[in-house]
Amino acid sequence: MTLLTVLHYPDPRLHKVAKPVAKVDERVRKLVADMAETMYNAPGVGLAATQVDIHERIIVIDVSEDQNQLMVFINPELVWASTEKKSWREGCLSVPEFYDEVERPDQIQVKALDIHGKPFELKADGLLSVCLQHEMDHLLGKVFVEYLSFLKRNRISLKMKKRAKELVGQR
Ligand code: GNR
Ligand code: NI
Repeated sequence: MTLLTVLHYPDPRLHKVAKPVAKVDERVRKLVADMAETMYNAPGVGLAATQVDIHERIIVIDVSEDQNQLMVFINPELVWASTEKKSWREGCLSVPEFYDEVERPDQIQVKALDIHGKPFELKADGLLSVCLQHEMDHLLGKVFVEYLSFLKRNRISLKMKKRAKELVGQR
């Protein structure tokens, strides 16, 4: 397995729109395994292919306490979203050390393909619902900070650019 490099905001590649996977084959399963390893290593509760510069509709999620219940969503599609909204303090591996409240539909229903290419549907609430919506946004080129005010987003951009510069200086 291979650890993949996670892109950091404001990298323009985070705004590319992912294409559907044409065929769930060994190549895709290898990618899923590498994405899972990268997510667990971070550690994070989810990872979208966009974050590792692969622009295909693939998501891995594990919201279990012991991080031993991997969920894989290939070509995920939103089937339904509740009108009831909920606010959650979100973070992102592409925006390390920044957390802020985002309001999203409380419950959702999603359909996707599993690692064998078999379709399934799933209803989600709580952290799984938040995480799925956060990851599906990534596949559309959207990072959670885009829900924040212009002021907050600018502050985050500046801090991230400063941090990237410091990292280069350390090499
Ligand atoms: O690890 C993560 N935690 C998290 C917490 C609240 C809402 C969303 C997330 S997803 C994030 C991993 C990540 O960046 N996925 O894209
Ligand atoms: Ni994220």
